Amino acid sequence: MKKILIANRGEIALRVMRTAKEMGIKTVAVFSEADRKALHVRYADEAVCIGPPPSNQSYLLGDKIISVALETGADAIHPGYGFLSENANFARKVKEAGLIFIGPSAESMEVMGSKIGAKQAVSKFNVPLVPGTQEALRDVAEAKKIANSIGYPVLVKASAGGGGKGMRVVNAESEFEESIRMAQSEALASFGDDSVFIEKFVGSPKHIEIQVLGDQHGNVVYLFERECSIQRRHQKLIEEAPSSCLTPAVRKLMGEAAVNVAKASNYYGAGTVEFLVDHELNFYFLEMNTRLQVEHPVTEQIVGLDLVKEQIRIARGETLGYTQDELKIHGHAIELRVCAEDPMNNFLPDIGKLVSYKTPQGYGVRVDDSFEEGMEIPIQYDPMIAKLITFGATRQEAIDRMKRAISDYRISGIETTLSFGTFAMNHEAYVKGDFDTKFIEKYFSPDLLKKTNTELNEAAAFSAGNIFFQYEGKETKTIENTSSNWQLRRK
Ligand code: MV4
Repeated sequence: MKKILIANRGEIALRVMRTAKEMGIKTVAVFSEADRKALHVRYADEAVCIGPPPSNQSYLLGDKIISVALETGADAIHPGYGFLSENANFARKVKEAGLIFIGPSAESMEVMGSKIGAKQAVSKFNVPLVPGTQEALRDVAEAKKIANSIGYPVLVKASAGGGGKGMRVVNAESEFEESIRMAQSEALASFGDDSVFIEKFVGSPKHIEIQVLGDQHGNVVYLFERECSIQRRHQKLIEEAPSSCLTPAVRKLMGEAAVNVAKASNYYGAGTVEFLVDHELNFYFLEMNTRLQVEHPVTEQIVGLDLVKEQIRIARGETLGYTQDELKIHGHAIELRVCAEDPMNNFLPDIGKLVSYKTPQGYGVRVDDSFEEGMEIPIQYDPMIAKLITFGATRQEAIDRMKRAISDYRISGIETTLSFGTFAMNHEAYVKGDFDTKFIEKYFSPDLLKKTNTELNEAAAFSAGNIFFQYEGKETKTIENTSSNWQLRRK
């Protein structure tokens, strides 16, 4: 493999290119007209414009991207996450064009792309499933019997759904038929597939996922878990590895279950097996994501592997080269998604220009981003500006470092989720590790951020005052800011 095309944009395109460069592999960027000045375009060895800003006229044009790969002499395509990354047809076409798809086989993607298909595939492989049906509902009366035997509330899910789309809670038998019909018509409208199934509703679950790696020779290992419970509208905001709630025994059971999920679809490449975990640490397989995930860096930090490098090695046909026993957890890592969203205003997207933009530095801090000061956040795409990752010997050290890194981050011009990060890192439930997917709903309100913002404003005012006095050359005096950690001296 001498040259790869990265069929993506933003931080993940850069992330993939950095590893390619380290491996002596040339890179080809593709970009939309909105991304002419983007960093991934400048970083690549070559870059080709593939169309107008809307994704369906650029980053989702699989055939066009394949022809660019052929024209530029690339040997392989890395899809990143989102866009074409879980599109089995794209993976198949890449292969048919004589190129390597850096990811799993189209067949694995197809099995896992259907929730019902995935449940059926893993059911013979000793993987715990939420009690429910493993076939698309045909007969409502039959389904009602099953729901009654499971006990209410039950959840109706669309087989083709994802990210919480096409889910519906049914609280009582009287609502059952109506809910099924609505779920089916919603699923048909959203996914063109009206298959739905039912599961026992697990209240207030934790979302814990296991990173797996498989090679093309049948070896599969797990790289432990990521705790991803802190999310809003099915959008993760904070992830960490390892989870603070698992015991070594449960960790091993979940890891082995995840390996079995991978084996059920002859999986190779990097993949993530999602589980729901209840407060007694019972865990249930939910679905498998057949791509590199946004939050993969926390796993990299605790296991010491570059996951993109592993993906590329696997795609070249190499063996993993390590066994499960050789993999160990070292320390603790936390990731905060720094998004152009306003936590004070329902996390609504906040667009605009990065008037000032300075990233935190120093030991144990990693920033995966793709912006520079003065750039606009394009409205057409994901509002994520950066991933701020901190790591430490212990969870508390990673938390303290995250607080420091957030306070060192300078972003002005747009509202971001940094303030939410400070809120979470200081919250007793977070610090204790006593939280689940209801963390934000249960504990967060914009009022609780106001104090933080006041502190930031005071800090900015003190800073401005300091600069002013320096220029004036006035006498020295220590100004103590009591409500924030800023202490300024003027000479
Ligand atoms: C569930 C559930 C409770 N019981 N399944 C949401 C997204 C999709 N991947 C699965 N989801 C859920 N499935 C049963 N049987 C609760 C959720 C859920 C959730 C899961 C993970 C992370 C956040 C969540 C937020 C709300 C609901």
